[in-house]
Amino acid sequence: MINLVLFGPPGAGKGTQAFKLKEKFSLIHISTGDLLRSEINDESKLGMEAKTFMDAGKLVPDEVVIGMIHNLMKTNESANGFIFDGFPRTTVQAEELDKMLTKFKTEISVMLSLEVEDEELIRRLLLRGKDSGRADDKDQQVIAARIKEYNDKTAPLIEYYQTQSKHRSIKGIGAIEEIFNQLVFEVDLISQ
Ligand code: B4P
Repeated sequence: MINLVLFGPPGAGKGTQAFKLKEKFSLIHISTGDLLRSEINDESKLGMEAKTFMDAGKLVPDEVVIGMIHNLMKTNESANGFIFDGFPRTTVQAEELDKMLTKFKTEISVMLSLEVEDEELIRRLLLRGKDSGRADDKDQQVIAARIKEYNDKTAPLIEYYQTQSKHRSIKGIGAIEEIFNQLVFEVDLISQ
């Protein structure tokens, strides 16, 4: 099984690259952002709770996100592997993910971390906000709050995966295809 964590600040290109990696390696793509947006569209109780946090640029509480991942993994037990996009985002989430994978008798293969400077993140998200309809992409203050959440709560996961010798840093600026080739190179290395 190949289990990838696609990591990076908001707007680093996780969603963009996850879609391509999923096709290339026949993995199940799990994006917590997409799952939460789908709950919001359905106007579910979970979605309405998550929306308050997302609109403010805050992370959704761990238990909400972990519950969603647990349900999805249970329904995909025979998968070739998973690509986790935007998850884990806190140390609690990373520890829970490790526990869940142990139950499946597998583990994270590698954590691919896309590195992009703040100015470029802000530029990309505001650009996407013009036609995405995503409230969290339209407001510069909300974008700043998301970047702050990333620095405070998510960036420490780099050390978490470094300790397990699973962290790989990839430059996330440049042509989408070039960045994709770098990611594929790293995945090929671990699957040899
Ligand atoms: P996500 O949906 O994960 O959104 P994101 O991090 O903002 O975007 P992503 O990183 O996927 O965007 P991409 O780079 O692909 O999360 C949204 C919110 O949900 C969070 O703020 C949080 O509230 C909540 N949430 C999600 N997961 C959670 C969790 N685990 N725990 C708690 N809360 C959680 O794309 C950005 C733009 O850049 C696109 O327009 C793209 O076209 C462009 N782009 C990509 N690559 C490019 C390149 N190389 N050059 C130029 N542009 C590029």
